[in-house]
Parts: sequence; structure tokens; C-alpha cells
Amino acid sequence: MYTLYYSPGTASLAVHLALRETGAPHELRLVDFATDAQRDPAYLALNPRGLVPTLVIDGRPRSESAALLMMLADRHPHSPLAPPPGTPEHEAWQQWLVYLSNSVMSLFRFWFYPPDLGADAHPPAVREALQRKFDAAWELLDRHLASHGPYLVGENLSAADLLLTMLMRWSRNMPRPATEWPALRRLADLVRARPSWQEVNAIEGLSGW
Ligand SMILES: N[C@@H](CCC(=O)N[C@@H](CS)C(=O)NCC(=O)O)C(=O)O
Repeated sequence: MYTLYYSPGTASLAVHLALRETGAPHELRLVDFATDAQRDPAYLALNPRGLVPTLVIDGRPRSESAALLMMLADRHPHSPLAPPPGTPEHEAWQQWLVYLSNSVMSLFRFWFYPPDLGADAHPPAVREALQRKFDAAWELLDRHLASHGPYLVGENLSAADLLLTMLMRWSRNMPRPATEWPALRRLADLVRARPSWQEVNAIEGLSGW
């Protein structure tokens, strides 16, 4: 049994999508950012950094969205979450999950949380530098998808595409959203057409995309 601690549209979204793709029974617990619930002592006991997601797996609280996707893929080998272990596609899958988490998601953290960098709002030079780094990341991903897609590891959807589409969604109100890159746009359209995307959007009450 799984329990997902989530906040709508945040880093928990990819894990929520992955749970739906496995079809495994799970419970959802809202962590309400409006009341700072991520800093409640009870939640900090599960996730000492006060971040979502936390996925409780058979009583064990685990965190880090990309790692949670790997754990779910291991536990549900017949789901679409990962290519079979031991294959070149599986290697590529691991590479992309770590890249998305380590490089792209970190950029979003800086973009959306200026206090992490010691400011209430980013000075223009920092905003522009971050924007350039986003552009470079979308360019790299788009070029890869254009030549090796439509999905990150080829012909079949994996959890890496769920994570990437979540990140693309976060860029929707930025000066240059990821959907301006055509192969990224095609991937987003494929993921958004899936029942899992539609179900999770309805459950989390997300508007827009
Ligand atoms: N690397 C972490 C990032 C988690 C993260 O930064 N979550 C944000 C929401 S997207 C959060 O919980 N923010 C609440 C806060 O900082 O108070 C992951 O992938 O799980």
C-alpha cells in the first residue's frame, strides 16, 4: 500500500501520475502549503526537509520524486514506467531521470524560490542567467526528442516522460515556455492525452495545464 503526500501541481505530480500508471491502490494526503502544513512537526517526521512529495511505501517514508519513480518502476516491472532492466533503454532512462532531477528541477527551485539564493526577488541578471539555462536545457531535450523520440527513451512512454511533462508544465507562465520547442510540445501532447494525466488533473483540481 502506498500513501502519497502531495500538493497540487508540485513535484508530487509526477509520482501521482506514476501511481495511476501502475494501477496500484494508493491513498492521497494533501499537504496544504496555504497553511504551511509542510512544516508541521508531524509532516517533518516523515520528510525532515519539509518538501513534497513523500511516498510512504509499506510504512516507510521515502522522498525525492525521481527516486520515487525508480522505486515504483522497480516494484511494478510490468507497468509502463521503465524499460526492462539490463537494456540500453534502461540505462538511458536512468540517465534522463537523474538529469531532469539534478539539472532541470534544480533550476526551477532557484526560479521559484528566490529566498534560497538570499533575495526576495531575483535581480534581473539572475533571472536572465536562469532563463538562459532553461533555454539550453529545453534545447538539449528537444534535440534529443526530435532525433530519438517521440519519448525520452524512444517509442515507449516511461516515468521520465511524466517527470519531464510536469517540469514543462511548470514553465507555462515563464517568458519562454518549454512547449515552444516542437518535439517537447509533441511529447507534452502525448502525455496530456493519457487517462492518467486527465485523472490526476481532475483529482488535484489543476487548471490550465
Ligand atoms: N528534489 C525534490 C524537490 C521537492 C520540492 O522542492 N518540492 C517543493 C514543491 S515543488 C516543496 O515542497 N516546496 C515547499 C517548500 O519549500 O516549503 C523532489 O524532486 O522531490
